This record gives sequence, structure tokens and C-alpha cells, in this order.
Amino acid sequence: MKRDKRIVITYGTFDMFHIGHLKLLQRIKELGDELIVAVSTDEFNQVKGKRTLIPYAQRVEIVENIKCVDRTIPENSWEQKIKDIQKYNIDIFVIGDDWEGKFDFLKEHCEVRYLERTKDISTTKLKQSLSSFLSVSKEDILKAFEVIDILKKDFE
Ligand code: C2G
Repeated sequence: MKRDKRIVITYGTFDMFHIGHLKLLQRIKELGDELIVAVSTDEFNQVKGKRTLIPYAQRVEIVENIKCVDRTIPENSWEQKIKDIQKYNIDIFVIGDDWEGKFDFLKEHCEVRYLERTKDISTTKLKQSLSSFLSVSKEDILKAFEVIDILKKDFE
């Protein structure tokens, strides 16, 4: 029985949602008609050894409100993908190419595509720039304000 809609699925943590995540989801959606995103639960992120800043409830609420996303499901384990593909009649599994080859075993069940990651942005980089921003000491900030005051006087 020919189904008219092509259904695509991807999996991820989507912590501190950023432009790299958005560009990926938009490009995945272009491959089909309906996009399902499996968002890693906090418990599964522990299994993945991934520390997240934003709790699952907020990460999944953000993802399900992304225009190109039609549905979200929880990602609780590495092993659920085949069942998901069967349960949701998935035509294409897609993920960033940092996973290149890792999910080829799904090829018996659906098409598998790896898309290029967006360069120069990652949750890790965001956390690093956030911590360096926050590590500016109070003295440095006060000194900066003093310099601004001096400069303002010079221009008066
Ligand atoms: N991504 C991207 N460009 C970036 C950062 C991330 O395209 N600059 C992609 C990743 O390749 C992944 C998706 O965004 O396809 C989500 O990234 P993460 O939240 O880091 O997800 P990850 O930890 O890779 O989880 O079972 C699969 C795992 O759950 C994937």
C-alpha cells in the first residue's frame, strides 16, 4: 500500500538549542514530509555520558515548537531506533555526519543519511564562551566602567 507521506526521523540531545541544531532540522525536513525528532531524556544523556544544562522537559518543548518539527518522542536508549522505524513507518533516518557510518545497521529498515554539521557552533563552544564571559572579574568590570567614564569626559 503506497503511503503518500515520506516520514523522516532524527535523534539528539539538543541542549542549549542553537543555529546548528536548527539548520540540521530544517535540512532534514527538506528530505521528507513529516519530521519526527527523538529527544534524548536526561537519564539517557547519563548513559551517553553527556552533561546537559537544560532539562529534558525544556529541551523537548523547544524542539516541538520548531516550525519544521511535526512530532517529538523521547529517546530513552540506543536500542530503540529499529522499533521506532517500524512503529512510525520511517522512510529516512538522518543525523549529523559526526555520526557518519555509526547507524548504517539501520539500512535494512530505512534509508540512512548523514548531513554535514554546521561549522563553528556547538553546545560545548557555547558553554566555553559563556564561562569565559562569566569569569570576567568584578574588578575588571569596574575598571572598564572607569575607562568608559574617562573616555566620556574626553569627548565632552
Ligand atoms: N549538529 C549539527 N551541527 C552542529 C551541532 C550539532 O548539525 N554544529 C547536529 C548533530 O550532528 C546531531 C544533532 O545536531 O545530528 C543533535 O546534536 P546533539 O544534541 O549533540 O545530539 P547527539 O548527542 O549527537 O545525539 O542516538 C543519537 C544521539 O542521541 C545523537
